[in-house]
Amino acid sequence: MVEQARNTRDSATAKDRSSSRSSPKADLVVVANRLPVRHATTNGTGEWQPSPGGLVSALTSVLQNRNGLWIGWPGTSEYQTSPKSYEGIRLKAVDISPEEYENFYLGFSNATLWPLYHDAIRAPTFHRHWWTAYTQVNMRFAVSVAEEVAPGGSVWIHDYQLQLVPQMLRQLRPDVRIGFFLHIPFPPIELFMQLPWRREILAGLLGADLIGFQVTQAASNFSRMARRQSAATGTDSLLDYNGRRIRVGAFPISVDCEQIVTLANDPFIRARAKEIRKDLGDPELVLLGVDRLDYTKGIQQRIKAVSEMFQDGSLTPGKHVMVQVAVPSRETDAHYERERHQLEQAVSEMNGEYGQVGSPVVHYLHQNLPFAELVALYLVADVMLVTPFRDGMNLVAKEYVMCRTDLTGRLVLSEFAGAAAELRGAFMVNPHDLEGVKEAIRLAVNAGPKEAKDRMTRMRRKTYRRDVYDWAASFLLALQQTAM
Ligand code: GDG
Repeated sequence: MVEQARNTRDSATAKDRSSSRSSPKADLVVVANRLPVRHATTNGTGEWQPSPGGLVSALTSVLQNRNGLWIGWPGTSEYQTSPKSYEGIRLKAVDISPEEYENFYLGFSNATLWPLYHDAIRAPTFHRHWWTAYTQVNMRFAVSVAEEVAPGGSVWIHDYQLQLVPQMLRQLRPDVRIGFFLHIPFPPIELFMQLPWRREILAGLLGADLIGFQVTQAASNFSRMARRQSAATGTDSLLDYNGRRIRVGAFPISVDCEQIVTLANDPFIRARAKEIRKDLGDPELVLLGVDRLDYTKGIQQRIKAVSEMFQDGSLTPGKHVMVQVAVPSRETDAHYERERHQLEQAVSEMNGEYGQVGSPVVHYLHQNLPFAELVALYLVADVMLVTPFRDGMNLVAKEYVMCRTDLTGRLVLSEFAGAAAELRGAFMVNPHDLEGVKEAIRLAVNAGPKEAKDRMTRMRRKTYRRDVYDWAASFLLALQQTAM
C-alpha cells in the first residue's frame, strides 16, 4: 500500500477527466469538504491539479486499494467540469452555491466552529441562517454518499465542516460502517456549551462507529461532552449510544516522511538552500516561521517576541535573521484581513527599527510556495518557530523535523499544538507568555550542537515511527474492527 501511494502526486490526466461511465458502488468512500484536486489558473489558462500534501497521498493510496471513491466540493461553482477520477480513484463533486459558500463555509464552518474549537481566540459568531445552510450542505453530502457506497461498505468522513454527516448517513444507510476524523481540536466542555446547536452536533458525530481525534485530550473532551449532553454512557474510549457501541480515540496525523527525506537530500534543493542563505546575507543564525495566515497560529506574538529580542540585544541584526512565510488563507474573511494587516504592520515596524538598507531583520513572504522551496527553507532554518495558540496537530513542525537529516536544527513548539504530545525534544512554550516565548527562543538559539542533536534525534525517531500512511491504515483498521 505504501509503495503505491508514493506515486500519487502527478497531475490529473486527460484520461481522468473523461472517464465518467456509470460506476459500481464503492467499498470505501472518503468524504471531505474538498476533493483532492483543485482548479488553478496558470498563464491565464485554468486546469485541474492535485491538491498538495501528504493527506491526499495517503487517502488516495487507501482508496486505490479498496475500489474507492472520494466525495467533496471542487472549490468552484464550475463543479460539472471537475475530473471524474484521479490516480485511479473515482471522484464525485458535491455542489455548493455561492450563497451556501457564504453561510455554510465562511459563516458556520469558519466563523462559528473554527474560532470556537480553537479556544475562542476570536469570538465565535452564531447565526441561525448559517446553521440552516450547514445542515443543508451536510445533508447533500450524506445523500451523495448514500447513493455511492456499496452494501456493507465503509465511509470515512473528514473534519469540522461535515459533523452532521455521520448521523444523516446512518439514517439513510444503516448497513455501512462510518468513521469520522476531526483534524482540528475538540474544545473543552465550557466552550462547546456556548454552541446553540451543541446537541445536534453531538448527535451528528455520534452517528459514527469510530470517532477519531488528533490527541487524547480532544477525544476525552468529546466523550465527556457526549455523556453530559446526550444519552451516551461509557468511558472516554467507548460509548454506548442508542443501542450501538462507538469507539472514540486519538489518531495523531503525520507527514509523508520518506518523501520529505528524499526532498531534503536532493542535491538541487540543498543547493537552493545554500543560495537562500547567501541571499539572506550569510547570517550566523536563521529563524523561520511557516504558517497559513491564520489568527490561531500566533504569528504576531512570535514577531513581537523576536522584535523585543532585537531590542534587548539577545538577537543582533546582521548576525540573526528571521524569515516568516504566511500562506494566504480565507482572504475574504474580515478577521483574516485584519490579521494580515496587523502582521504586515508589525513586520514593517521591526524592519524600520532594526533593519539596515539591504538587510532587513525579518523577511516576510505572503505567498504559497512550491513544496520544494519550503523544504529548502526548512534546511536553511537553524531555529524553527511553531507557536500556535491552539492547533489540532501542526504538520509544519513534523515536516521540519523530518528535513533535518543531519540532526541539526532546533524546534520551538507551542504546548498547545497537538504535535507537542509527540515532539518532546522541542523547546516548549506557552504562546500567551511573551517572556516565556523569548526565553525558549533564547535557549534554542544558544543550544549547543550536542543538545540540539539529542533533541532532534528524539523527535525524528518518534516521527519516523508513524507516518501519514500508518495514520490512515490504523484508522481504517480500527474502523474495520468496530462492531456492526
Ligand atoms: C489543519 C489543522 C492539522 C504551508 N505553507 C506552504 C505549504 N504549507 C503546508 C505545510 C503543511 C500544511 O501546509 C499546513 O498544515 P498544518 O498542520 O500546519 O496546518 P493547517 O493548514 O491549519 O491544517 C492542523 C492539519 O489540518 C492536518 O490534520 O495538523 O492542526 O489546523 O503541510 O507544508 N505548502 C506549500 N507551500 C507553502 O507555502 N506547498
